[in-house]
Amino acid sequence: MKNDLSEKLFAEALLHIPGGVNSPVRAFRGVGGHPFFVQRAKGARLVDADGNEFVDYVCTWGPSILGHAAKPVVDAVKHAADLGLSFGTPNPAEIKLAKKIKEWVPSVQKVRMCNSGTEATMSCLRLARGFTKRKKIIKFEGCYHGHVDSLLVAAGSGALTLGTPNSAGVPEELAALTIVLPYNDPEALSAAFATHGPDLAAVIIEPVPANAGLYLPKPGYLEALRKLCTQYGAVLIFDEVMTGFRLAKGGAQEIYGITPDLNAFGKVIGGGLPVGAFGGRSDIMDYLAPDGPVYQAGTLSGNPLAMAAGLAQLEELQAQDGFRKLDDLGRTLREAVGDLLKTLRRPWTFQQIGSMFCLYFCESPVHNLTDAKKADTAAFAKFFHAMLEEGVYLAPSQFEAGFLSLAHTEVEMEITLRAMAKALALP
Ligand code: KE4
Repeated sequence: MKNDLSEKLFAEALLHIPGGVNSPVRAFRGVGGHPFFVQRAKGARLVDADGNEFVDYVCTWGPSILGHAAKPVVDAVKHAADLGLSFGTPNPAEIKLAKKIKEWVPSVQKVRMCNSGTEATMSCLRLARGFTKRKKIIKFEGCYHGHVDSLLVAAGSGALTLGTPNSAGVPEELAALTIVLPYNDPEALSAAFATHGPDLAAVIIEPVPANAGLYLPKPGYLEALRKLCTQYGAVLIFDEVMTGFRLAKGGAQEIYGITPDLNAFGKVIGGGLPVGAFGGRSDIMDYLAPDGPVYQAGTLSGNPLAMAAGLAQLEELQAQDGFRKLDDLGRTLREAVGDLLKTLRRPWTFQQIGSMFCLYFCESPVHNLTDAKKADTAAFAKFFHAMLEEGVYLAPSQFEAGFLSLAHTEVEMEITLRAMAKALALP
């Protein structure tokens, strides 16, 4: 694969940008080699600076659920742009998107827009601490909630990929307020609540963890968590930045039938533009400035272009009966890949829910970070590059999830299976 121009661009990027990237996981440190530079994207395809075309299973880490540059979204942004790029005042589109989020996710009684998933989770934490007047929080090892100081403790995604799950620069006094538990371990949960319950402001969890690959909550686990939070008055925060508006209209909470107290959203609701949102119980949300004592703000929060993109994407998802189609796509991929993998002499585990998936190179099913870390990351790196050579772009780390979009058709499936057959046949 020709990559002269991407190599040239990367060399130049290294002169100006730390690691040559604006987000660490893009640097290919988890798989080796150098990242390619994308020139354009359409549907399920990316085209890089050297003209190589790839079937894209990263989907810009989730947002392009309709496929890249979906016409309804692009048209909505173009229309909004002609009316002004940012007002710094309320605009009608903010109300429309807020109402749509409330309509789709019943646990959201009030919602505030922000500019990233990180801002959304950070704001949920501050709100929970302000509301409960408590300091301690619980998170789960391997879960990633953006680069929030209190949550860069045993974090997943890029932090895990780089082996820095506990980031430098986070004061130990702050990290000490974050209790980290293993996921899918109800005993550890009960013990932590028995010890810290009265001091707990919040528990933040990815209901379906997708930042150490992808694994699912064991039956009853989320219910046990909900019950303990209610019993001790801790705010239950569902981080649905990845799963929200993707796994179902109402996100993972609709699938598992759990009502959190607060939610963090992002990705899909921005249609590819920078958007985050957080919302939930109005008695908690009303603690936010300007009404309440918990401060939170953002110059570009509710930006008219981002609102237009998010609204257009959600409306198109609904119009296309998108969630059913995405579930069908995920099932088809799992069945097709499963048949292929059965011929493989190397241990593997393919895990999938809806349009999210992960191929682990390890024997046993993955239920938590400890299991995920048994995966053979060297084998994954080899597989990643072999697939890239065949024109298929997977997430550049064993500890990330893959995504499908409504633009992934039989053609992409055919290309992917052919590529996998070749990649998996390599010694
Ligand atoms: P952002 O600040 O990157 O918009 O969202 C942070 C975030 C919060 N919560 C969950 C569950 C997330 O998955 C994320 C971000 N996801 C990563 C992919 N694993 C973004 C990719 C990156 O960091 O470049």
